[in-house]
Amino acid sequence: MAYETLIVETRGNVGLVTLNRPQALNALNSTVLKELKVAYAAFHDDEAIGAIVITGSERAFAAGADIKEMQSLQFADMYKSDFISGWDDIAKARKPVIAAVSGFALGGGCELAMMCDFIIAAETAKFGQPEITLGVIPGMGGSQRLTRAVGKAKAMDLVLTGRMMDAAEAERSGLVSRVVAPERLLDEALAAAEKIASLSQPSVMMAKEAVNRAFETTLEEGLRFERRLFHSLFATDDQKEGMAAFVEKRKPAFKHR
Ligand code: CO8
Repeated sequence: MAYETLIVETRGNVGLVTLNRPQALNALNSTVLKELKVAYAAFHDDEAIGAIVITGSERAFAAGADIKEMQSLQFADMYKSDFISGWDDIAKARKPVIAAVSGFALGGGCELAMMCDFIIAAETAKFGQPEITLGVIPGMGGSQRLTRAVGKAKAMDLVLTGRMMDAAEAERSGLVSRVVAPERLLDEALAAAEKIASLSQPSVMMAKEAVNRAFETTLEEGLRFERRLFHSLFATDDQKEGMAAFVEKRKPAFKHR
């Protein structure tokens, strides 16, 4: 498929999606959503792909939802179309997704990054939920995922004032997992994704599911869920291969089954 707002490539066993609306600092509109769904579905269906990296430009990961697209919409338009709900599919990607963020990640841009499994940021990255300055509030998960990631104090500060935080503050707060020099960003994210892609896909997907369950349930239920997944991995060839390779002091050859 020819994409209008994305560049979609494969790098080894990694799917790479680059947001590509430079004229609007990669603002997210309905076309971006439609195309992201297609790109993610294609990577999901491709057995060879073990992880996905999503990135933007040096200047902006994404500066939010497209304000010009939303400006004239009325409540009834929003409600009837259940505006934003389609982004839930993006958050539900089953293969791991890493956000490589340089420059602005604001509003929906910050929310899209938070839908990923972890965020690697360039030193130039700036995160924020400035919706309040537009007379609205975050709508794509900002009030929920940001609060879970950084806690109430920092989330309230960002959501109520609309201020931006830099990469160092984002790392201190637990929003991002690593901060790297801008010129290292893509290589670092691709190397992390390639490492993940080299592992057994069932175990990687279950690890993602297990960590995500921590946000949805009690500790007791979460521990039970984890244990059941752990047990089930002993039905895979890859568990036998991984453990045999360790004992035989060789690299495992995972078959993803
Ligand atoms: N939407 C549409 N166009 C945008 C956006 C945006 N979010 N952000 C930037 N642009 C456009 C500008 O209008 C400008 O276009 P033009 O050259 O035609 O005037 C171009 O990108 C470059 O931007 P600036 O000239 O403003 O660049 P600066 O370097 O001066 O400023 C900023 C950069 C600080 C990032 C500034 O552009 C800015 O504040 N942008 C808006 C940030 C914002 O408020 N984001 C939140 C939007 S609301 C939201 O995300 C709600 C999420 C829930 C719904 C999700 C559904 C998808």
